[in-house]
Amino acid sequence: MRGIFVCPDSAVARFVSREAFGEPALHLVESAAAKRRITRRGGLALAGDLEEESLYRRAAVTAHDAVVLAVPTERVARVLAAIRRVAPAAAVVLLPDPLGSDTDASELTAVPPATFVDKVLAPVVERAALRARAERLRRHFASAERVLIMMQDDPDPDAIGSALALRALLGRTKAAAPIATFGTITRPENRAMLRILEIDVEQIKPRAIGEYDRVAMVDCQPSFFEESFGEVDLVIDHHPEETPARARLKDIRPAYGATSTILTEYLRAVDVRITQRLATALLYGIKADTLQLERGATRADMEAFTFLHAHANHSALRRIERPDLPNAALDVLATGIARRRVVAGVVFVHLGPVGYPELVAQFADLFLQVEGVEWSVVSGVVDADVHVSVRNVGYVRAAGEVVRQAFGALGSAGGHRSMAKAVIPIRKWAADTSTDETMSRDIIARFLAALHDGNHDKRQDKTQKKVGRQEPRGHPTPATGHPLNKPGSRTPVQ
Ligand SMILES: [Mn+2]
Repeated sequence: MRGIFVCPDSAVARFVSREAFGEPALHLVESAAAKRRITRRGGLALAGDLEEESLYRRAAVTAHDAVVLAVPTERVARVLAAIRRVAPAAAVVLLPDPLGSDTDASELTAVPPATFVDKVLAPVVERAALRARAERLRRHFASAERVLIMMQDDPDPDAIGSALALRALLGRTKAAAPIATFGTITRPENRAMLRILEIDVEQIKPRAIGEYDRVAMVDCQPSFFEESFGEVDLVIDHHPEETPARARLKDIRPAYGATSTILTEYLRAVDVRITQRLATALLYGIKADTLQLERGATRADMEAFTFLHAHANHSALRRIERPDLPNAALDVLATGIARRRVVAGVVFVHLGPVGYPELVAQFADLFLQVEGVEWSVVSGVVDADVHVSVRNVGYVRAAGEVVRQAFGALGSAGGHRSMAKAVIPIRKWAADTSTDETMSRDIIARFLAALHDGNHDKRQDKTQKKVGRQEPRGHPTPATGHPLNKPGSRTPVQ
């Protein structure tokens, strides 16, 4: 589509590069001086009376052209009439004349005066501001020999992606800026992320913090930890700041769906090269924290997502999101399917002995897909412990709460809104409930008792769902680990 810019002088030409809409732009102006100015810079221009159709005939305006008008309001009708005599079907867009009054030519598409500021200037100004912040941040870390990048206790993809991005932003190597946690990474997808993207996460002891010149936190804040940090150097996060974060520099944006989005903006603002590996990690961070952009994702998250999507390794992402299932696990699954019990919207599956705890979590995800089911409760025995993984559809009672109530007295139990887990030593069960059958029955009884105990809450939650979102904006409860949901707890949630 050819762009034809109609303006008495060369004012509009300042904003139009040689090409517009994919073809060389043509300027129609009234003064010979304006025409000279444009052609001197390599542009195309014709001069003539804008109200005469001859000018548009010389320009050979057709229905395939897009005509952009920047003429004083009182002349719009006459200019438009001249164009219409030559090309009745051409698209005509009117640029605003802030000093004139509005025209009401209905066949014109008018550009709202604020558009230029909102769509053109605002992003440039934002980028400039972000660039200044990024430079300040880099300066703060420049002289440090060792920088520690801290994540929450059971780091999720958003934390891991953000940590990797911060290291790239600071231009540091793995040795000069290790990524660390006090806890361990428990979810199989998150472990697969580290393995497939070759990311090293160090598990450190709180006393090791003193060995670093600077401490940065991503996707978490000092108040999320039991350990006292004093003042850290940097906090970049999207969780609400409930206790003022003690940090020399901080960028906390509760409206954002993911910290990875904030880091993506920084990297782009200062033109740091985003490798395929980094793009994959950040994209997975945004996907995991926003449930594939369906929860709490803002326009900023979508924009970062779109950008990263083009640079990420999608086959690696698929391998991360769908962990391998060993052949032997299918026998366990077959047993589980045969033993399943569905009671009032809850599917119970006791797998018996399983090879490793992640299988229990993986099958808990799977059984939530059963028709009519709101809860999936899957249990399995690994060594001397029973692992119980619970999933729900999200608009019922918080899973963590029910699991704590059901199993808290027996072992470690807790979790988030839609996923929770308990790990109970077998010896906590009386001798007569330690067979698979009796253990299964006991789990069902305990879980249902805890669930029904909170029936009142359940109704409340459903009402909330009808009116819209279940959680206030900026309170994302990432399925993969929200520090606010487990204050002071080290319960691995799967
Ligand atoms: Mn996050």
